[in-house]
Order: sequence, then structure tokens, then C-alpha cells
Amino acid sequence: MATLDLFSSEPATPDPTPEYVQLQALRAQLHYHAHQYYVLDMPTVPDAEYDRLFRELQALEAAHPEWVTPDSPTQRVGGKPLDAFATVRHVVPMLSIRTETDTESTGAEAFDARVRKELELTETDALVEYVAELKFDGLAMSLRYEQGVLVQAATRGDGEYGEDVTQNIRTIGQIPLKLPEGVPAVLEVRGEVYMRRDDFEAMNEKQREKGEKTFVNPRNAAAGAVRQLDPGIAAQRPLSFFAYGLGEVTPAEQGGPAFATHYAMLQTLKSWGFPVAAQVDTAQGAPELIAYHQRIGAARDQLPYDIDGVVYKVNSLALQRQLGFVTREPRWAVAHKYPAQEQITKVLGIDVQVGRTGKLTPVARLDPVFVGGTTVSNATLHNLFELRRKRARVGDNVIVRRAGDVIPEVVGVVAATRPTYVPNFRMPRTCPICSSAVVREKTEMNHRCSGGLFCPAQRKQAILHYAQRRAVEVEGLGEKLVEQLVDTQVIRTLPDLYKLGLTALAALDRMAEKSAQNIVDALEKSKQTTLPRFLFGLGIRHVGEATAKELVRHFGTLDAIMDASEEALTGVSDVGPIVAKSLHTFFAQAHNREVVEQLRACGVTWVEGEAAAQAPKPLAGKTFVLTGTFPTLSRDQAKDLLEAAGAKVAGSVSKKTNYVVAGAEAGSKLDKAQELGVPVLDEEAMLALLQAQPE
Ligand code: D41
Repeated sequence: MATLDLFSSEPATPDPTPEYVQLQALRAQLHYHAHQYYVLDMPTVPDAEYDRLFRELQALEAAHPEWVTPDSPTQRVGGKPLDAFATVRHVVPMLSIRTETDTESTGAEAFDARVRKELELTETDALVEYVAELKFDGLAMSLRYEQGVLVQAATRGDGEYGEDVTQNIRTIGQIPLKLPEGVPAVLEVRGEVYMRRDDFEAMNEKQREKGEKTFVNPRNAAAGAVRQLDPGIAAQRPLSFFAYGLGEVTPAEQGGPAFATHYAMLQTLKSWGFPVAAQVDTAQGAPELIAYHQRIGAARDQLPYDIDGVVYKVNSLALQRQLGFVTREPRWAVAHKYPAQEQITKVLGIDVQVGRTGKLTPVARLDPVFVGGTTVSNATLHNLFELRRKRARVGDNVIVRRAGDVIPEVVGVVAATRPTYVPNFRMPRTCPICSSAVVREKTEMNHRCSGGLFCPAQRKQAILHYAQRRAVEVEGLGEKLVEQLVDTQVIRTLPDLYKLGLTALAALDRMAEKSAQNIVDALEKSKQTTLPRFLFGLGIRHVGEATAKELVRHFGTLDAIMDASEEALTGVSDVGPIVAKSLHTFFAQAHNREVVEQLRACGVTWVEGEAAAQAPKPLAGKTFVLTGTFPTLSRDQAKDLLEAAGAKVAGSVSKKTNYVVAGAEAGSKLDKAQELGVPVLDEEAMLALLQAQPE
């Protein structure tokens, strides 16, 4: 009987040297991790570890080309093409990019030194001019235009053969389907498809609410969307795109463009309608590259998308040609990475935190780990169902992700590292803070403490919510202070805030008299507020800022809102049965009415009803959507101005939207506006509109 030949795809049967054994082991590991990541969306190692294994395999194969087989993970970067996607051959191969992992300036210096040596420049020669770009953490894509029309979009694949994902890419609003007159007859634009962090968070939040599977990180979500077989589903995934290079282009002698520099090429792509990162800049020699690396590194958290580094490229295309490439990596470009936003660490325990609305959140206590630029020792597991799906238990090694100012989270468990049997985590039956019963409604994913404002945890959060800037703003009343005040029982209820005297405050640990006075002043100042702020500040479940404003617009006075029936409440635009029930239940409880009365008795006031309604409302009845970063106003300020003029500010663009106001880094909302033909304003135009008199 014939034995099964597991290595039948080998060209020859090599000696099982230690190196060959290592190569097979690497392939097996990479296949396993890739399947976990791409197919199951349950990663078992951080991306950086996968890359390390991949590079080790690449190095082994480079040393032994005779061992390379078509099924090696190196031959199909990013996983096997699905049967349903056609294969595309890249006429101009999509090269990869050499990575410098040094965190110090040496990355830029080593690159500059190599370039200068290759170009035979001496110390007396001028500095080399570079272009510095962001390195997006997404998915490389080649867009092919013929006669200015998008005819094909292909993934990078192994650099030579990719997948035809045109149908899915067409759904990305930022990608032009048709280019202006005068573009080259053949034009391949290369860039990165990615997902913005806010789009990613919103998408995952929706998945969590539905109790459905969440995505690990924006890159994985973007990759999943691009390779989604149903373009209808792909269209619902909010993707974005940035251009960074060219593939095949009509040559200059046949009427194509003749760019002198990479920078000029990028500017031209921008003028043709492709998104190019605003941060792209030229840099003279290594010192300016280092400065760029530091500058972007410091701003990384504030960017609306993930980057894993910056890219340096020689600016002159003539010098690029002179430098050429080795194997598949150009000598004229290098990626300089930042510290990873994902790391492995151990779960030391699982605690439960209680939020403002009583939501119980399981939080992993971690062996502290440096990730995304800070030391993380706690990471959220969101809710019991997410925790179960991720199979996280005490003692496990987990992957922790921290990107931007998003709360760190556990994204997955590293397979089979748990030392011994560990019982499954259970939600406590009683609140860990106040011992009230823990409840969960059948349709809800979240467990809640039923203690309400009796629960100190909820009380703390409720006070912080009330005192935040968008609510009744009590400047200087932060987390530490509220904690102290509630823990020492100086404050039991919200109205107690206004009974705080200088003496009580100054008596607190680490409280200087000056700071105590500041708090007293801030409290005094907060008494003059507006009804929407006050109503929002009460922290009624499901009543956000927008709903509070609508309620006030509809009813005029707090008493009218407090006494409204559920039915009357549903008459307000924005208020559905869930919100109406929540409001009605809140005001039906005597202790909540008591809180409101006491706050009023303490001197908290606002201008009610008519007076507020008499101000001119030039934009009444108009709906606006804001997107991106404005040059002078914050988003909140713009929103306040518009609402003061009677406009409604909505979260998403529809046919009913009258205007979209777009700033820098505007996202998918801008695309949607263009798609629907909704007028788009910049900040200046919006301000002009606000000045204008109503017709
Ligand atoms: O933002 C990126 N991820 C990025 C990727 C970038 N800004 N520039 C890139 N430039 C290149 C070369 C130099 C080869 C044109 C790249 C990539 N390549 C790249 N992305 C994936 C593989 C290669």
C-alpha cells in the first residue's frame, strides 16, 4: 500500500537538515496563524510576530531557492485567492518595501547612508532630497484606469499576481470612477485601502449591540471587506483610500506624463481627484527625515486612522531609476516603523467595572505592557458575550490593542498557553460596588447593576457626566476629585455638589486653598445653564445631547417634559419608544424628581421656553452633517453655532441632508454627500451662511 506523501509538492525530497525542518515548521505556523487571522478573524499572534516569522521564512527561502514551493506562505501573501475572484497579473510588479524597525534615528540615517553610498556621493555632495509619507496600516491596492475610467482594482497578492476586487472597490466613495479630461490613456494608481478608526469603532459597536462578531482591528476589517464576495456587504463597510504611487502608465513618448519627482507625481494625483495624505512632505537629508519621524510619531494618536510607521522615498525619479531595486524591494524607499499597537501579555485577573448607567464591563487586569506608546495594565473585554467568544481566562496570554485614544482592548487569546484548568469567568450576581442585584434584559448584551444612584460607582459617573463640558460644565471637577468626594461621603447625591463649602473642599487630601476656591467658583458659574445641557446632564439612559435639544424644542419647559406621557414623548422627532420609556421611567421615580427639585433649589437655573425660542433662527428646518477637522472651529463649536441658528446637526448623510460641512480628513460622509449631490461647504462658507439673514 502506498504511503501518503505529505511533501508531494516538493521538487525534490531534500535532506531533513535542521534548516529544512525549521522551514517546514515556519510554514506550518504561518499557515495556521493566517487561517486564524483571515478566515476565522481570531488572531493568535500580533501582526509584528507574524511578520517576523514571515521574514524568517523569506530569508530561508532566499538562501535555498530550490525549496520554494507554490504553496509556501511567501508565495501568496495575505492568503489564498478565493475561487470567485479572478487573478490579475500586475504588468508592473507591486514591490514591497524594506522595513527599518529601529526606534531611534538610526533608521533614517542608515537609509540615507545606503542611498548616498549607492549613488557614490561623498560628504561634500549636497543632501539627498526625500519625500516622507505616512505608512497606512491597510491593504495595498492597484487601481487601473483606461481612458480615464476605472476598469480594474486588484489586491497586491504576491506582487505579481493579485485578485480582481473591482466590484468591492467601486463601493469606496473616495475612489474616483472617472477621471478628468487629459489623464494618461493607461493609468495605474497604487495606494492603500484602509478603515478610519471612528468608522471601525462605530461598526464594531453596532456588531456588539447585535451580539455579532466584531473585527479585530481596522486593517483586518478593511481586508475582510475588500475580499468580501458580496459587494452589497462590502458597500456597507466604511472604507477609505490614500494614493502613494503609480504602476503601469502610458509612457511619455506616447503622450503620457513625465514627472521629475515623486512629490510632483503625488500632487498631480491629488489634482486628478485621488486622496493623498496631507502630511506628505519633502525632507532634505537624514536630519529632516528624523524630524518627520518624530513629528508624526507625536501626532500619531490624533490621526483618525492607524499608521504603523512612516515611509521615506528618494524624491527624484531619475535617482530612483538609478538606484533600482534588489529582489522585490526598491533601494530608494524604506519604511520606518513605530512601536506596535498590539502586544502580547498575560491576564492576571478579570475585574468588573460599573459605569454611569450601571453597565458592568469585564476588564482584564494585565501584566503591564508597552503598547501604542504607553504602558497598559487594563484592557476592556466589553461584555460577557465578547469575553466568551474570545475565550479569555485568567492566566492566558492575550493580544492587547491600543490605538489612538481608544480604550485598550483584548482582541484575542494566543492559542494554548493557559497553564492549567481555569474556571470560566462569570458575571457577578450582585454589583461589586453596592451589592444591588445584577440584571440583564433578554434582548440586551450588557449586564447592569440595578442600584441606580444608590450605587457609588454610578453616582461617581453620574456626577462626572453632569459636570462635563457638554453638560452643566463644572470646570476642574475631574475624576480624582469626584472619587475623593464620593469615597469620603462628602457627596452622596448630585445636589450635594452645590452644598460644598470652601472648608469641606480645602479639608480634602492634597487640596490647596486656591484650587478649592476655583471649584467653588466653577460651581457657582455652573448654576446659570441651559435646559438642554441640564437635561443631558441628568444622565437619563438613551438621552444624548441631540435628544435633549429636541425635547426642549418640542416641550419648551422642564415641567412639561417631566409630566409628558410616553405617547406624547414619542411625538418628538428623534424619540422612539425606547427613549420615551426611559424618560418616562426616570421621571416617574420620586427620587429622580427630588434630585431635580433640589438642584433648582440650590440655584441652578436656565431660561425657559419662549425666551429661548425668540432668538432668530435663520437655519430652522435645515439639516447639516459635519465631517473632518475644521481650520478654526472645533466640531462641538460648529455644532453649537448651527444649532443656535435653528439647524439640526445629524450624524449621517441622507437625501434629507441640506448641507455637509467638510474639513480636513473628511471621511465617508463627504463621499456620500457627493454621491447624493448634497451641497458641500467648508468652514468659511458655513460661517457665511450663519451670518446671512433668513429670506
Ligand atoms: O502607506 C503605505 N502603506 C505605503 C505602502 C506607502 N506610503 N508607500 C509605499 N510605497 C511602496 C513602494 C515604494 C514600493 C512604491 C507602500 C508600498 N510600496 C507597499 N505597500 C504594500 C506593499 C508595498
